Amino acid sequence: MDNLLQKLLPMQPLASVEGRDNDTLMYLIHGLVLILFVGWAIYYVVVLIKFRATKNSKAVESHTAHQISSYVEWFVVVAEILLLFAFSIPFWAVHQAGMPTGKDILQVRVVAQQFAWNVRYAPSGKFGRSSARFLDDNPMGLDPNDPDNKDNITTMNQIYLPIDKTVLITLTSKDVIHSFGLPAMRVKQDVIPGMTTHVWFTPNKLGSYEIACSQLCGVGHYRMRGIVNVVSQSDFDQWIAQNKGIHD
Ligand SMILES: [Cu+2]
Repeated sequence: MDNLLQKLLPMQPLASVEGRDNDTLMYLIHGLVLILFVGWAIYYVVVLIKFRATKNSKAVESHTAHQISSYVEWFVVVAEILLLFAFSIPFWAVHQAGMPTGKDILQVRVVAQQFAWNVRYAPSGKFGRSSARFLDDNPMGLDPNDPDNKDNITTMNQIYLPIDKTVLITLTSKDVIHSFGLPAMRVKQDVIPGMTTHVWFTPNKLGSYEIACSQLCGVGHYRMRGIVNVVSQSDFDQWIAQNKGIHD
């Protein structure tokens, strides 16, 4: 079934656990809209032929006796209520209502700027202080005097994630509003200066996926892209070990 839908309505290959429900909802919405589109198109052609001027030179102003139109309206209303209450709201409750917590999740911080994504890891689990005062020294403004920053890893436009582990990404911006768009994970979130926002997902497919800035943020917007590399846990551990404490 999934393969058939993917053929009929191709989407980016899905690479996260949570994205599946998103795709189900997309297919259902598109299914409803397709039925409406075909129905209206057929109705339009029927009306064009049935009420053509040559056969109907005088307008009939009395109301039609048919009830079909109200049945159709009710069908649409019921379908939309089902989409909202049976699918959208439950999916939201499962995936979006609460941020993931606990030791089992990986935390990554991302600071957007015109026109790049700065990425930060804390292998010890502790992110040291950062401040705008230190932005001249390093792109994420890490406080050099905070010992918790010593093992932090920073990268630009490259995020490494271990497969099958939920990641919580904390986002903020140095300058203007950007948007962290990760289509393969079905994730998109505005990145706002002076505020932190979050996305979370569980990558379940090895590979490299594009981060595309999804908010027009300046002349270089088109080239504000990064890569999420989903790797095995052992490759991830190795990458962390190799890069610990090295700052760009
Ligand atoms: Cu941007």
